[in-house]
Amino acid sequence: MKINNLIFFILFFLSLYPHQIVIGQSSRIKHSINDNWDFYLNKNESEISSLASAQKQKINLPHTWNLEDAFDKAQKYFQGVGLYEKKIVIPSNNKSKRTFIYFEGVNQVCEVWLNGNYLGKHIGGYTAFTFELTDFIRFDTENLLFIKVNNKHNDDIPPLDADFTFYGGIYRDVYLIQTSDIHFNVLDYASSGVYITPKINNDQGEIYIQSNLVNDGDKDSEVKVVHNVYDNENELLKSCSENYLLKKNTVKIVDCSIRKIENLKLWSPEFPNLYSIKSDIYKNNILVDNITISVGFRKFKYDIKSGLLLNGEPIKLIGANRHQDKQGRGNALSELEHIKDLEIIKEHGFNFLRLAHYPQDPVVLQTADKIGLVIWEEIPIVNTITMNDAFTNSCIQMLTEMIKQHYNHPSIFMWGYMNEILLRKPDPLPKDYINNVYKLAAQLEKLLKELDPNRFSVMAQSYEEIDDGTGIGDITDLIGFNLYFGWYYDEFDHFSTYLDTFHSKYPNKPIIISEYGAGSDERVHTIKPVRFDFSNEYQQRYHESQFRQIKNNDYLVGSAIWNMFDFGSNFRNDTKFGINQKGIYYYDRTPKDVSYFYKANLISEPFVHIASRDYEVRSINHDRIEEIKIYSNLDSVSLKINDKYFSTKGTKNGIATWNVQLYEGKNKVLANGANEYKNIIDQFEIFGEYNETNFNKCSYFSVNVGSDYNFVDQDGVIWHADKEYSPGSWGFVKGKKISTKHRIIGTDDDPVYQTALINFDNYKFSVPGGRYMVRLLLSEISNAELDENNIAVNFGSEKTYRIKLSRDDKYFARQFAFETSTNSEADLTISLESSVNRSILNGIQLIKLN
Ligand code: GCB
Repeated sequence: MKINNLIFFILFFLSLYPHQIVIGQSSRIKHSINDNWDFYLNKNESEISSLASAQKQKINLPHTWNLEDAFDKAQKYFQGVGLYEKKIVIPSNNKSKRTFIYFEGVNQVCEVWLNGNYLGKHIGGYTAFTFELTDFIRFDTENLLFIKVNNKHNDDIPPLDADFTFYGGIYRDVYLIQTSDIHFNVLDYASSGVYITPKINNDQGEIYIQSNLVNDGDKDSEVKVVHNVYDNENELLKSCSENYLLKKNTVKIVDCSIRKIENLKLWSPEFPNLYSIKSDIYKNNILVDNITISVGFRKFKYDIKSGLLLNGEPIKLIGANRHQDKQGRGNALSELEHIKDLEIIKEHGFNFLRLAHYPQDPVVLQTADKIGLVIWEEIPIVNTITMNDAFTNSCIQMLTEMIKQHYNHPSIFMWGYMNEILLRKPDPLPKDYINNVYKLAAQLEKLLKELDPNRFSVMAQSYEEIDDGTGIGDITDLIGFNLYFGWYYDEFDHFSTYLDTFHSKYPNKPIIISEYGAGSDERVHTIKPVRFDFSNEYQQRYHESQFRQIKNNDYLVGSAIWNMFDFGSNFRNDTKFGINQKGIYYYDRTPKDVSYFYKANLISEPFVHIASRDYEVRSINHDRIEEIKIYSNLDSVSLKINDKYFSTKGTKNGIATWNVQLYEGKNKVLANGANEYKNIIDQFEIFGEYNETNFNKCSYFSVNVGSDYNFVDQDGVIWHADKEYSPGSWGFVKGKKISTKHRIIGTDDDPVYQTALINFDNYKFSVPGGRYMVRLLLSEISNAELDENNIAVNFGSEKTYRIKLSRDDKYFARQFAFETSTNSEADLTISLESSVNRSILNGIQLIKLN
């Protein structure tokens, strides 16, 4: 066929069939089929064929159906069946090809049909899988792909229970792969079919390659397999090639090795040097299949004296954990979003990433190889197990898939298989439960080492499990410690003493801090940070203290912050519903201040950052001193506020602080630091609002009753931390502060309602005489079991209104606004009289009406 005719032919076919795949002579084709699917959420379990097309939604992949309901306080997110349909057209010039469908990840059970023919079922939401379509394709016409996905809790599939949302859907990319009859196996646990083990021997590279060859044809064939090694400049360095007889309809596993690769450029986080292996299969000298895989040469081991050695040099792994989801996307991120996340991690000077608690998108591993991050990857056996064969088999399958699919990535140093497995034991504890967990761990350990003897095995244990006498922590090469000193328990400083005690008892056991972290909320700020207040200031202190102890420790293999990014966790009730807020970045990937603390300690590019950046409108007091903190990697920094200069200070662990008095109104904060080449400036404007009423300047004043933290709502209104009444000012008279972290229905301002004052005498404001609107915020947030609470609201001696709180009002946000007037001699006094002796108040707002 002449070229013009060929082009015409192709264009003609393309115009007939918009989704069709055109294959040239190239041996393997892989392309995504993400666009234009029909989706239906099958809440009534009906068959999709009986659905009116109006009930289907057009969607593109990646997709999850829990984007909204996972964050909707009023309901649990839907865990059930979602149905997907897509029409594909495959032209008849592909008749000689084998066609496969490759899913990068579907949560969590996926069944696939083509033209009504059942292709199979895959369980597990975090690994890839492939089915072959070939036998059921109708060429040159529409083929119907029908996919049923189910994310319902299933006792046989991990994770059973975990602190993250199990979003349902086809949430990673889907590809068609087309090969010749003879090809590298794509059905070997959805791996590449080629397993490459690079080694270093006396400074020279050696590469061991195992290929999984398939002859799907009906004739025996002579083939030649060639592996070519290229450096990163695409220079061919070495090859190996071998001829084989492939019997029809068989799979053959063959080995090949390449030695003496000179002038090796080793892989490390600092210098992530990669080589490419191009693997080809030839039949009768015609290329019939080819794939390219990146590899890296590195050797690592643990040495009791020097800790972790990478390529002979000691290295401490410092980094973070990552969950794969993001605001506005759920778990369905684009490739670019995954890549950007990894780049953010790397920008902090981190060299380590734990993919908690499951295998992540292929592009995550590719990026880690490329930019240089050491990876801990694990399967999602979290919190509990089911003691049956089906569960064990799921675990075995997941571990096998993870290792086979990601075997070639140089970034992976350790495989994990359990997280805090004995923290939340079933109650009552079944007989033999602990033995069964032990047996499962031992079985997975053995399998892991058979599949990959060259990497570490690891598991993460909580404080409560470590050294608990079960022996489970002894099974893996490394032990991960999830430690939350000063957050869930105990004090910041006990972190080191705890580690030292363990280390002196078990000096041979390599320890890695697999988690440490504290939560924060951009709306919550305080000068009196306390545990669990979710203030940015507490999170900063937490990390400053824990990281100092990590840095000063010389036997730890490394550490990973929990977590790099806030992530979805539907059962959570902190200050933002459905989100685990321990990220050093918010869920939308905005940095939290504390992320600059890590940069100040780990990167060399000079910078200066004024902290508590989220806190633009600040509650200030005439005698109250505000701390201004600067994170910087420069030796010293100076500070200026409006026209006032403060003395230059040296930084310690990347921190310099000043105690200053802020001005009412604008405060132009300017921080300045320099090295010998550069002068660096950071500036930020703080608006100081006195925590006293001043109705000449501002007609409203809001109090976060019962709270020690200030809350800034989405309109920029500051709800001042509470205080006791003093004449001429405002505050409560007697009473008890209570707080909760339960979700509050009917508001987004949970932190205002999550604290309250109970059984107080009264609340007073020394304000000028006049008319006021008084808004009271109420929510029953304690464990008190009250059927009904009738509360009379009194302004001075004036009895105004009765509020009825019933059982249904528990954790529900209620607001009541009253108009009242006062004269200049008397304080505006509010008291609540309760029918059951329980007055409660969560917030007050005064608005001056005249
Ligand atoms: C842990 C768990 C992790 C949780 C974290 C937390 O120890 O391993 O899954 O998300 O604590 O935030 O409580």
